[in-house]
Amino acid sequence: MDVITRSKDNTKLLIIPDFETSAKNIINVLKKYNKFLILTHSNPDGDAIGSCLALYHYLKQKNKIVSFKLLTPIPTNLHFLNGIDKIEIINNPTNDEIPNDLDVIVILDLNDISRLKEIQAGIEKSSAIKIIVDHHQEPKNIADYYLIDTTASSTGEILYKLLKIDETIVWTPAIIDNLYVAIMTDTGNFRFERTDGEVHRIVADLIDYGVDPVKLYNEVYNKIPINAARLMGIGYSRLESYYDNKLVIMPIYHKDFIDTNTKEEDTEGFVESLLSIDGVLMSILMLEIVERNEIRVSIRSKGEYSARSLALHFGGGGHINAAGCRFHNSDFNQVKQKLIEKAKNILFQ
Ligand SMILES: [Mn+2]
Repeated sequence: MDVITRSKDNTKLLIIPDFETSAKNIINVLKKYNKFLILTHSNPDGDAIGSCLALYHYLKQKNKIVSFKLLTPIPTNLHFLNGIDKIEIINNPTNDEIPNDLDVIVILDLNDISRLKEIQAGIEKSSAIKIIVDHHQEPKNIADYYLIDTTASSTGEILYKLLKIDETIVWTPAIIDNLYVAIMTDTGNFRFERTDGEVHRIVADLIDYGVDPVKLYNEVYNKIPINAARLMGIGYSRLESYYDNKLVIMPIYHKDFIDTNTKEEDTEGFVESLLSIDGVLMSILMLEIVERNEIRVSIRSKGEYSARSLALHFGGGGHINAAGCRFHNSDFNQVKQKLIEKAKNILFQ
């Protein structure tokens, strides 16, 4: 059955064929064409990078020409992933980053290319076939093919189901390790909601194909650089709590990065760690990024308390329990006050 969903700007109804039909159509496109570009969201997480690299290795296995471009750096704990050296990080992105001889652009873990604003026009103008594989809500009407399951734990889970349709696929370590890391990270190591039997069955398959879960867990979670741990310590020493500890905010300033010789990607995992504090329903990490004149805000929450609503209110986005937004040319404390005020509506709705 076709899935009918309203596009994000509410102007168009998107009619997306059912999952199985979409998946078959997309595999045919992947097999048929030759020159591919893979894209994902900025500040990529394990699901974004793992899914893109798994797809990269699959396409290389099919002897395709593939590039994978990112607009922002890769978190340090993902640098071990197979294929990380193939990613092109674009420092000053322009619309020229989209080559004009592409056959297909595949966008993973992202359904709204306005989040890639520097290259949005380039993507829209490109005559390449556009495919979106994602598990976020409200896809924008920009692609030719969609593979979307908003109930899926991760893009990695969806991509596994897609690639499985190709009976000739060889499940190489490069593909399975990346898929496993995508699913492991987006489920918070199999703890978050949506970690259902299906997720465990997929992961069981991946382990049968040769994934070493202990090794991958150690690589992703037990490799915090000592300087990042010191930065986290500074953040914890400054932790602010509101509304009976239902909300906690960790502010990190430019000076803290200098003092500890760290970068923004060293804050990976900070905001999630705050949810393990007793009574916390929502956690916020605020980063002062002077290079971009930006305050970057990451939000996590539990249960029905929506991190996404808070982020959306300030022009950001994400999932119900994991979201983010950015402020430019803004005062740190004023932004914090706005977040505290708005969070109140969500925590006491
Ligand atoms: Mn994801």
